[in-house]
Amino acid sequence: MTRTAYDHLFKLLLIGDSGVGKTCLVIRFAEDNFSSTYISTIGIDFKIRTVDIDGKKIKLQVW
Ligand SMILES: Nc1nc2c(ncn2[C@@H]2O[C@H](COP(=O)(O)OP(=O)(O)OP(=O)(O)O)[C@@H](O)[C@H]2O)c(=O)[nH]1
Ligand SMILES: [Mg+2]
Repeated sequence: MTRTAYDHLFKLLLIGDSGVGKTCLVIRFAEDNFSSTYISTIGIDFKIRTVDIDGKKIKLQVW
């Protein structure tokens, strides 16, 4: 029997103009961190956070 660490997996993709704060939003959400240094994202990157909703484990991949 296989067991997974989550009930659902969702992928969220943030799209917007350069420098509007997409990377900062993802880092705040996943790591509760903030840096005022601006390093423009080349390509794409994602972070993971698992949240509990109604007793279900929801794994979020935020790009
Ligand atoms: N004061 C303040 N600065 C912010 C906030 N969010 C982002 N910034 C600053 O805005 C700049 C750009 O933020 P990023 O999150 O890197 O922007 P981005 O949308 O990922 O930009 P690209 O990767 O180039 O598309 C950085 O210098 C951040 O520190 C905020 O809520 N408050
Ligand atoms: Mg970025």
